[in-house]
Amino acid sequence: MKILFLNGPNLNLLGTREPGVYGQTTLAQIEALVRDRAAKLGVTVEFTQSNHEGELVTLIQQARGKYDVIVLNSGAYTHTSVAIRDAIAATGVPTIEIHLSNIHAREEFRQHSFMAAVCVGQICGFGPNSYLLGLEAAVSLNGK
Ligand code: CA2
Repeated sequence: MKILFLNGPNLNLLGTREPGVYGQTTLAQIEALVRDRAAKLGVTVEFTQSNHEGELVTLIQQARGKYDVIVLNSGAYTHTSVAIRDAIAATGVPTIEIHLSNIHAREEFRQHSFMAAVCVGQICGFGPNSYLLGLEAAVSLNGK
């Protein structure tokens, strides 16, 4: 089973700024946690980040036939991007939306996700553990 972890804008800054909101763990450390758990679960993961909306759209399009599941933290594009939502719907690869923070407990503009309706489900509010829960959820979809 192959799982694509896609990270959106500014997630490359994790652990370096605003530790009060997003914690002290870097994206590289989250990737290491995910890779470690994936090895134990016997699944293959690709882990990537982009600050560019169009690049995320292209990566989602290219996931068709290559990955079984996408685990997506689309960052701020979650609340703005019809293009990423359309790519998820068009590609047909089951996608799990994840967030470090509980977007429903934050500013009003973060409480709406353009992704939610085209994703299998949403995991948010568990910090770096949201990624591990996203991985478990992805594995649970195997063959479905
Ligand atoms: O909680 C999440 O995972 C978010 O997707 C994180 C995004 C935010 O825009 C979403 O509303 C919720 C922000 C990405 C990280 O941004 C940083 C900014 C400064 C320093 C470190 C990270």
